[in-house]
Amino acid sequence: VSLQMMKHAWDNYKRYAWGLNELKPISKQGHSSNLFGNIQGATIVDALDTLYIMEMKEEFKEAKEWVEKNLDFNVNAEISVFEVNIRFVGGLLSAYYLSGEEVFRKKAVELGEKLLPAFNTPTGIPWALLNIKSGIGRNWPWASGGSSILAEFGTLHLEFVHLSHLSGNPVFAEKVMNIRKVLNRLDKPEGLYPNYLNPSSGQWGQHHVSIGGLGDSFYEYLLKAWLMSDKTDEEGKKMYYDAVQAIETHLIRKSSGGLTYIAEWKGGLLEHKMGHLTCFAGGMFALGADGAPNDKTGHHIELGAEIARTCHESYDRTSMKLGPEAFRFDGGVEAIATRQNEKYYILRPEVIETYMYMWRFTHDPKYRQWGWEAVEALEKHCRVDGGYSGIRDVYNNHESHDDVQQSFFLSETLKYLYLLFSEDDLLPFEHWVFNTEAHPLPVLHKDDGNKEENQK
Ligand code: DMJ
Repeated sequence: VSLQMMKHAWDNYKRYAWGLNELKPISKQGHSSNLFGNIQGATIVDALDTLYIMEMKEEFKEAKEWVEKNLDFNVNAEISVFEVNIRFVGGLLSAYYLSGEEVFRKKAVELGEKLLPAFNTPTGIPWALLNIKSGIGRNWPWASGGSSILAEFGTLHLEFVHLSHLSGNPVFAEKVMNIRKVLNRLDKPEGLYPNYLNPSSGQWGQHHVSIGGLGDSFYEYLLKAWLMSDKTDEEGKKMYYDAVQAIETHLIRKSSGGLTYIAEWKGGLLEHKMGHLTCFAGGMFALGADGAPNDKTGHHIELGAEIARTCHESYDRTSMKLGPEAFRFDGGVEAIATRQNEKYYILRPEVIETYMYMWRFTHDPKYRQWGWEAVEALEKHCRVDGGYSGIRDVYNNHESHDDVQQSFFLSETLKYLYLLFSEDDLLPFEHWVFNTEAHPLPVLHKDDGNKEENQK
């Protein structure tokens, strides 16, 4: 089924928005996101590996030809360093590792080089926004006192380690190792990492902590950096398990109805709200269970299972059976969105991502059932003639479509669905880690170097 869904999403993108960033499936035209400046083709680059994995060979070939001929980084564009890294660098790297086609390696390294000026700050903590022509960077005007964002500068590590590996140029890995150094020098409130860090002073901005938006993938990348290093990156490992300990103590709570959730922390006060984005953490806890200190493996799996259940409830308690952007545990409600501007669903993957990890680690059939419920809801409410669209209010009985087919729907949501219903030996976790946009990157095995040496 996910293959049919991918075909529908891809064919319509191709018909109405080919070469542009995303598709507007209702108005049947292109959608340009300012996150990528005028770098074009986000959907193509994000979808490459999904096409490859689903063995959509013709489509993969057209996508590759578009990349060869049209993907151009010599443009005057102000881009989001984070978004371009996770979607474009990540997408190109995984397309290279899966297919072995040199063009993807070349483009990934070329783009990586374009991103390097973002690190030209007094601390080396990169800017959020960068003009890739002039090399001038700045931060989001809304971010606490000129701060950079934890989930943005903390979500470069996997891709940059691979860029050094593939280019032979150590500069990429040096830049991301320095980020860790800066973080490890700082005092952390209650052992937690605030979402904001000023790249000039090297001091935290507002003490807001989140495992959802603004924080999320920073934690994910600590764990995955350790896994991707074949478990040699002890620093990443320690930072991850220490952070999880602090998160459990200060952010994880149980509702009176027995649902475990992860709250947000604002200068010591809890906001009892969990974002759809936060739902990825179920999968993260399960993925990290094996390495957990003090015999806590079972506990981390259990935590993953509880988060999966809570996020499933957030879907089940809507009329469309699709989850809202954020749901609350206060004012007498549990796992329900109470504010109008938190009731939308934009084809996000996190809940299905967690089902996929839980399935792989437990083989409990409920995760496939839950994934299937999501497929039915997507088909019923999000599928339109011109592709797939987000929904403005999942509690309403009538669809109001937002008219955007997000590129992460093809890279993540459909890929995780496909994996949920595939055998475990498709992209096995011993050999692959997924970047935060679901682009698989190979584990760099300890003996890889030697192997090459031996072959020579
Ligand atoms: C994706 O770009 C990535 O998963 C990112 O980590 C968070 N936001 C979207 C999907 O919701």
